[in-house]
Amino acid sequence: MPGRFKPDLRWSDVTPRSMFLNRRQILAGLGAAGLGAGLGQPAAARLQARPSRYSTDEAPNSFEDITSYNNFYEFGLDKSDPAANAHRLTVNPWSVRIDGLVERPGTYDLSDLTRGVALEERIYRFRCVEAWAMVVPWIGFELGALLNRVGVKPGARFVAFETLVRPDEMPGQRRPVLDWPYREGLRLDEAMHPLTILATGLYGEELPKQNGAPIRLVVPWKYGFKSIKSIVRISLTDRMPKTTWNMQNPREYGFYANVNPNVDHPRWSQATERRIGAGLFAGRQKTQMFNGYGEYVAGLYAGQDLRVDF
Ligand SMILES: Nc1nc2c(c(=O)[nH]1)N[C@H]1C(S)=C(S)[C@@H](COP(=O)(O)O)O[C@H]1N2
Ligand SMILES: [Mo]
Repeated sequence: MPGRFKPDLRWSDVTPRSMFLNRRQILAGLGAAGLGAGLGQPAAARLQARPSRYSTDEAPNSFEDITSYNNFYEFGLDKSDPAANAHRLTVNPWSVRIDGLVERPGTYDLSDLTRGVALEERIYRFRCVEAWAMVVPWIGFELGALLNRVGVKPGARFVAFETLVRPDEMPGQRRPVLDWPYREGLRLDEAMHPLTILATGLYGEELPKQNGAPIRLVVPWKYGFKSIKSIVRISLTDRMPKTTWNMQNPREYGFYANVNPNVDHPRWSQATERRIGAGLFAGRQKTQMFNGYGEYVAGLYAGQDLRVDF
């Protein structure tokens, strides 16, 4: 990996969560030009120097919601299991193997992968196939930038991802609940799309372990199961890769898994969703096509029948 760039941001630079709203207000008044200059808080300003036009202005869920209601079967099946068990996971050192149809394959230390990469905040809607939803202020960078750095070879058409297998630290892996490792995949154009990020943090902090530390995928227009956590392998391939939930139940979970109010899950409707944290009497909200990101991604699926390619 090219090593001549200086990192924009180190974990030690990241501003405490308590300052999050504060910083956003400061920067909202700053404009794009004078970022960070003379603020007396250069590190904080650097993080906020990169807000994104892709961020929603909907209010993010609380840190508490985002870190206590999780799906991460490596740590158990209940929503509270990841928060209870993921503290056992060691995330340092961490390396990611990048292989297959790439110019510069290798096993890269995470710090090499993020060196010189500008981290951005992306406030995205997040929609689980189980019909609950949140808004999450991720910190991360575009997957496409990483793929460009390692060099995608001409024949590549898909990207496959794998999660760590470490049953000593991941109690859920001691049982064959899923066919470990958890696997996911994207078509190359989906992987290169600027909305697709690798997240290394949220709420301006290092990514909590229950959310997929130290690095996880976020694909905001697809059901949450595509957003694979704690990634240790990224492979460029010429074939559609096997993916965990599709292997588990191909009738219920397709490869594409685009959020779609018109294609129901065989066992429940996808027309509406429940916003976590909205309160008991808030009622359900309408599911948006492509989770509201259609203006950016609908073109990727021109000519495809999304009932067939679900
Ligand atoms: N390795 C791994 N990645 C995973 C999962 C999992 O069980 N294991 N669950 C998926 C599902 S179903 C969802 S909804 C999201 C949940 O992400 P969150 O807990 O950060 O909200 O993670 C996805 N990534
Ligand atoms: Mo999910």
